[in-house]
Amino acid sequence: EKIQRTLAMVKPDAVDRWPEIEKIILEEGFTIVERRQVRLMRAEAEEFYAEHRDKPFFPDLLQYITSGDVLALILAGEDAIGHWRRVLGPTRVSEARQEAPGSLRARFGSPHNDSHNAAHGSDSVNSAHREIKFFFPDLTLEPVLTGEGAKEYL
Ligand code: DAT
Ligand code: MG
Repeated sequence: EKIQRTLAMVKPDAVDRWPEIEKIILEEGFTIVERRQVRLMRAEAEEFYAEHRDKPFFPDLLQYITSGDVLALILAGEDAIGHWRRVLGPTRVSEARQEAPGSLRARFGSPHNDSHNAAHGSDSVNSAHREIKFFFPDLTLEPVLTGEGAKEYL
């Protein structure tokens, strides 16, 4: 009913687990619309995570996310934004392991660092729009139909 697109990002530690992660994405019923492997420059990472710029963990987050290539993905499907967040599980790896052991963050996140949590997902329609534009600035996407028959330019 409510078809959306979301931006998923496989973080540096988990990029070599891509075959397993891709399998989960497809089994969950997502369509992989686009995929791009990229190493973020520091300034790009600052822009992507701008909402966290005043958090104490921001320097570590920038260090981590620029430490190697990431895989940026556009995923499409029913309720894709919420669905992908549920597949990810809780932000902190230790919490994911406790509360959602089958989740992607539980399975592929680092046992040594709670914030090395394997993957990212947009948290709203607005952030999905912004994050898709961030990684795929040249892409023109057709509007998706929402449940009400309205068009969302995601
Ligand atoms: P999410 O990625 O689940 O949307 P977020 O937007 O709050 O979580 O934070 C973005 C990333 O920053 C998160 O994936 C890992 C890192 N992070 C969040 N909270 C943290 C904390 N308290 N300590 C260290 N890193 C943290
Ligand atoms: Mg977030």
